[in-house]
Amino acid sequence: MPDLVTKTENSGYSNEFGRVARKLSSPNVGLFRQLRGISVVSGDLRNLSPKVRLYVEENVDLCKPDNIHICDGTEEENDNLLKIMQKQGTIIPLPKYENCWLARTNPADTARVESKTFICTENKSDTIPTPKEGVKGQLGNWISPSDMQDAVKQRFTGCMKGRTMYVVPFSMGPLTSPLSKIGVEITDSPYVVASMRIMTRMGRNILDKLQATGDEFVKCLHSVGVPATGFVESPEWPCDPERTIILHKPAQNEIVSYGSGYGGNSLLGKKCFALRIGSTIAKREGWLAEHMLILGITNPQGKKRYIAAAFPSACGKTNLAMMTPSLPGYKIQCVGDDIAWMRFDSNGQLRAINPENGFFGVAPGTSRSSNPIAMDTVFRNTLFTNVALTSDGGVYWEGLENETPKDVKITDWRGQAWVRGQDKTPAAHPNSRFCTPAKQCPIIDPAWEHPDGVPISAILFGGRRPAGVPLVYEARNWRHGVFVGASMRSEATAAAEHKGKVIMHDPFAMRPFFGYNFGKYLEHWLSMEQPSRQLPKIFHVNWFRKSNDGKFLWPGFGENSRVLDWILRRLDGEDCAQETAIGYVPKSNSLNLEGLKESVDLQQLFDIPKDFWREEVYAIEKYFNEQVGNDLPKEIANQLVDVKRRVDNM
Ligand code: OXD
Ligand code: MN
Repeated sequence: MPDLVTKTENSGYSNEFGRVARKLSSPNVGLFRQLRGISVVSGDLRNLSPKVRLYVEENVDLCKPDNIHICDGTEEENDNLLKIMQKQGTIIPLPKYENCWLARTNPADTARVESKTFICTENKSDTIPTPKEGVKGQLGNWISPSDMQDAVKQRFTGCMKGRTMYVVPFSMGPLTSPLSKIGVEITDSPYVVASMRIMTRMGRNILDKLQATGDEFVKCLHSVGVPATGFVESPEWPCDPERTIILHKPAQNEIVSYGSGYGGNSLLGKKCFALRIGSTIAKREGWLAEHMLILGITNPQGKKRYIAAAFPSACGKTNLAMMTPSLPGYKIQCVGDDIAWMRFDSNGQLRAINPENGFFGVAPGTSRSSNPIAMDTVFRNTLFTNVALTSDGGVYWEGLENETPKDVKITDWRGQAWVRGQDKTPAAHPNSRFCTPAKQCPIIDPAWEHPDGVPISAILFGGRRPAGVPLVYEARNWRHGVFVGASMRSEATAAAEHKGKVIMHDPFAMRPFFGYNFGKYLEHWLSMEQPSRQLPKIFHVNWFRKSNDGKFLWPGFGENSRVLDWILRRLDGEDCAQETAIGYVPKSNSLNLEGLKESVDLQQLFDIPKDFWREEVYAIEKYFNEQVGNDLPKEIANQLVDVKRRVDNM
């Protein structure tokens, strides 16, 4: 038998505790069903590359699990995990559908926790720009290496006692794509394993690849945690909200997450890897890791283009990515609904992959009328979280009123009886989700797993802006487009812990996801402009403008195809735009409104009120001054001066 505890020289790729672990490691503990005397209940240590093996060893020493389960990604494994979770009360079967399940979280663990999310670098300024004195920085949280070490030690020491440690090997992006990256998540949550199996390419072949190549991987350590008191309030959803912390160490491609089982906090391939660590890798390697959907759109003449679009969390990325166009002759196909990894190829063409393998979409608001494609996707092989349950074994959420028989009884996301029209609280948590395989989407793009990615012709930025911001405008050029991305603002949603409908700055829809200093991020975007490259055109869209009496001015959803039609015509060079202070808007009558059922007040929809824009530009300037300070690239400061002048001259 080979020496399975292979001592590697480990070139600074271990976590803080690796050093201790290596000292303890004995070269002869080689039983492949045991690791440090702990049973390996599934999988084979011989399939681990030395680097993976070392990573597991270090964390066994730290977390002290009872068992180790090396995941192979098979159906059989998944079935067993589902059984375990059902027995623990973590999930409930939904017999109305095929292989669908409902998880209810601890009510204290329902969203991403931005305030407890940190990036660890030697120098604070590598992580966040220095805010103006007396101002609290909003562009991420920094932690020093020694504080990170303490935080990990305090929380993780022995945290998996009595639990199974799962080793989850996964690829972000198709395994054959040069744009993809590999990670290994160590977790004590079977819910995380089952969700990672949907959201990523997970399983044995990833370990085989690491074994064959000896490659590095992104290290992802996760535990649901045990509260400091040792008392687990709800064993069906263990968590430690008081001490939750999400840590990233870009220099070592390392993520450590403690205390929460929820989505972006625990499925570490998503926000932590694909965006925060991803953006730092992208900076180093010269590409872009962005919070963007990717869609393919074919016009009535049969010409197909791909568009990437950045909207903040819970602002309709999934709806746009799966849109059913109302304009005749158009076809939309979906490549991804949340994250895009984009790189210019040797011909100067920007190409994108969706690093994910599933959709972790917001359920409320999804219905036959808003997103029929999502409805055709999610009722098979899906793990729902915090939606309501119906007495016929199905699910319910706000938005499904017309699709749910009146006689079914509803149990809300907390497990309480809930009566339509009577209970004031929502039946489903506003941030409740479906976690569903992307390949089930009936309009998944044929090229969605193409190793080269898809060519991107346009980039859209957008947000929820009830006032002042027109339905669509086009940036003047790449640099202005970068400024538009940097200036994005949007109403807060339930995706994170923010309360109320305040308008928040959310540059590039990345505010919660930057892996490094935002000023440097802007420089990186500006550096994409090179003579040999065909730069995509950049647009800003706003489906959410309201009239003075609080009604949406634009019907949205499938009608947004009219906006995409105008955008495509701009890409084709059509003279259908007119200049304004903030960019190019459609010339009058150039937006195709043929067949639109409701009347639309174009005047209000495209109005660019001078007072509003003066305030908007002032707010952007204040934000840049207070939050980005000296890290703001000169070019962006120049763009601000230009737009200010144009607004003053309106
Ligand atoms: C998400 C988010 O879950 O952005 O996609 O919060
Ligand atoms: Mn998102």
